[in-house]
Amino acid sequence: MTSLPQERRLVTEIPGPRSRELQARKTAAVAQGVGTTLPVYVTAAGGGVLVDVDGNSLIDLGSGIAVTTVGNSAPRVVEAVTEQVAAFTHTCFMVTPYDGYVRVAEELNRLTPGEFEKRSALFNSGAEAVENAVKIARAYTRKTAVVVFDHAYHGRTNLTMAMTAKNMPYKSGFGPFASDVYRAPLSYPYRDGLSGEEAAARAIEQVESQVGAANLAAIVIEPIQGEGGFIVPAPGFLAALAAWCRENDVVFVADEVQTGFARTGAMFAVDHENVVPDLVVSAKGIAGGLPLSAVTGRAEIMDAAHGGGLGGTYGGNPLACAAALAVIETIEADSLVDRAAKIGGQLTERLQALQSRDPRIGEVRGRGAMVAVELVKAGTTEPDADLTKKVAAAAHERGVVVLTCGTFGNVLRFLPPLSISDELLAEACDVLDEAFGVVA
Ligand code: PLZ
Repeated sequence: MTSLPQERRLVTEIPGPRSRELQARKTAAVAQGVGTTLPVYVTAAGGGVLVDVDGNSLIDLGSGIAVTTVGNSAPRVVEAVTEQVAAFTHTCFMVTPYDGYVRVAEELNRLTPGEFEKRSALFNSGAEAVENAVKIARAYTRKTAVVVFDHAYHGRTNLTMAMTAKNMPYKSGFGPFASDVYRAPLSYPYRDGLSGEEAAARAIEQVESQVGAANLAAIVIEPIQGEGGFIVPAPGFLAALAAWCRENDVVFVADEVQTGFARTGAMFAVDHENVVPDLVVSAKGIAGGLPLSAVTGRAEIMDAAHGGGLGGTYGGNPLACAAALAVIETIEADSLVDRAAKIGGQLTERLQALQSRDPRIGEVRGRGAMVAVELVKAGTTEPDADLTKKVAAAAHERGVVVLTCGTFGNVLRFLPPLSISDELLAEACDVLDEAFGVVA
């Protein structure tokens, strides 16, 4: 366990004077396009807290956007990376390889759904892995079109900007975008009232009439949408899409960048519905904060890309691989899949109690330790982004790090590290209660 006291402790206003000083330097030195949710500058983190330069200790309900699932500086990760950094830091796997990369591939092949022969390839970021999943699907099918969904988020590189739905801040002014990317309607139960089967039929009909299976290489979907608003599709939606893909020689790609690696109370979110994708994209929680991402899937699809066609200087860097192996060991040894489900139960119960008293909470949703509330004008389903901003700010002021998301900017999301204690989580929920109370 971390040696940091597991407490919320505020010794200055948030952000404090040292953080404000650093933020002024940031403004002068860092491109303004790189935003900051909460400008407290961190010096240490672990368990369920972040400690800042002013000595404040904040409760972390964000995990650096679903990355530090096993906790910040988790002991096994620290040990493994320390050992690796002293041995060697880089050779480039494409030049002179090392076993850490192979072991991570073996572990991914074991952990991802599907009882068939698999292969993996490692990259640096979520976006890079998504791009590679598309490359691989195109090489395998010899087709080019890609279908993504309303509210989707897949990254900020050129191809993934085209795949991402939301204009501001992700796309505006950054085009032209990659071609042959098409958007289909999602299942969004709170807003469309459709069953999973109905929503899938609607999406498939649109894909067939506007794209055509004969041109379609891949459908790429987040099993639970992350940035788009923690939208959990109606049961059966994913399975119907996967079945249609199988019948039509289309590669079904699950973007599990945000949902994967124990986050949702399953190793991968598709496991909840027994959906087996052809390719799974992993990142974020895979390596405890070291940059690593992966594409894993059916051997015949993964091996379709010619030798030398996939790679990159840093992909599967030895430090990141050492971290990933330690993350996997931690998830299994500490039963973190179960822990995510328990955290989800505790959070959901508190948020539902709050919802029963506050008509501005339209819906409480999510799975495991990936939970959100969608905020609306009381008595309607009209999104309330302003309220969302204010509640988040009130939580921040009180020392709880929460994130917002959603196409309409009206979703408060909670992604605690699975190393958070029940007590700290309960205290964070008390603060959220208070935050809703003070924002009239
Ligand atoms: N796919 C499902 O959630 C990253 C983005 C934060 P990278 N989400 C956080 C921001 O504003 O940039 C994400 C995701 C899903 C792909 C990605 C992209 O992963 O590692 O940020 O490239």
